[in-house]
Amino acid sequence: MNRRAFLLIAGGMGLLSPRAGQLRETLDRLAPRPSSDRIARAICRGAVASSASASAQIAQTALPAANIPKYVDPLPVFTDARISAANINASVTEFQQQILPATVYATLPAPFDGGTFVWGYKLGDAPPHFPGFTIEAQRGTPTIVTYNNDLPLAPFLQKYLTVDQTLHWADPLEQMGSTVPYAGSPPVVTHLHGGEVPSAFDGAPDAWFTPGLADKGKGFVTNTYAYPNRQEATTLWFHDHVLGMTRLNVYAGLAAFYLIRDSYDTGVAGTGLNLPSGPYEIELCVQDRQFDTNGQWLFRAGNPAGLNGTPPNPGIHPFWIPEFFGDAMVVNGKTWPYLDVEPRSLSGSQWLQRPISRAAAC
Ligand SMILES: [Cu+2]
Repeated sequence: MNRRAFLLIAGGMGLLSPRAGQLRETLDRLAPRPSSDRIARAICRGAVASSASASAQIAQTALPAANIPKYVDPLPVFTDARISAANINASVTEFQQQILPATVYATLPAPFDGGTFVWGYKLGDAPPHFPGFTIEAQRGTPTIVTYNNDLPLAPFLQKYLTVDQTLHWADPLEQMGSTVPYAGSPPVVTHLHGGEVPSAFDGAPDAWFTPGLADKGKGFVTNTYAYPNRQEATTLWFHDHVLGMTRLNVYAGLAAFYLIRDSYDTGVAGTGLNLPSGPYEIELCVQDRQFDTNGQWLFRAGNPAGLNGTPPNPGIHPFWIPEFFGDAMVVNGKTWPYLDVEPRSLSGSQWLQRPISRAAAC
């Protein structure tokens, strides 16, 4: 779905209308404010509800999403913080982010009390964030992005999101076919989804590279991509694209919006088509996820139970499942955030639904 189509549908459905604000207020009133006690009890109940270990390498207990307090945190927005420089340094890093309400982390031991470990893009001077801050480009003016793999050589998340080496995958250590989880340095490569770009800058699955460019895939040409921005105004997004582990790297958090403006869709009030702009134009990146009782990503990697079942061929692909359904909705890096809107009949929105298995609307 492109942006204009969404605006039309949003207008027709009354989405983002004053009713949305009232609905949020009503929900807010109905949902008691969480206390750390209440959350601690909820987490405890979660531990009883499911004792499955999702990771093959780390003991994990599912945190039922019903136990996560809703509408506690405001929606993170990128308005007035988009990055529009001609040259952008994009660092892929591992860090902790408070995706769940802060009171959840406050009950946890170190290092989990610092937040959920994620991988994300640190763009220019903006802080690292999942999803990354939005890049805003102008049609006809190239944007040069240099991607650096600044992940640790042994990332924390590697044991949570197990790489299945029995798949056709990047395979920096030439272990393909092994049923042993990958323990080498992490490969990344970034693809601008829907972007009309030369193949050298397309972030092909075999154009991956490890930290410090120590290892490179056969398709690697450069880690500096010149996006020409010749297409008409649109909403794009960029994400990790490594062969055989895109699902894991995107689940880890490697995704962000990329807007192209033109003389019609300018992003500036009172110009072009005068589309909603400023605080009335908000990116929404919707993703379904699952958490463990330590507030960390939970993704099936070999054991049955929970929302997602046993790998269909556990003796052949021990850590791979064909689809995934999370029970918690994460928008712009927060679970069930709220958004206060003004009493306007229409507010612009970029819309990215990026689940792994749920029906996508874009
Ligand atoms: Cu894509």
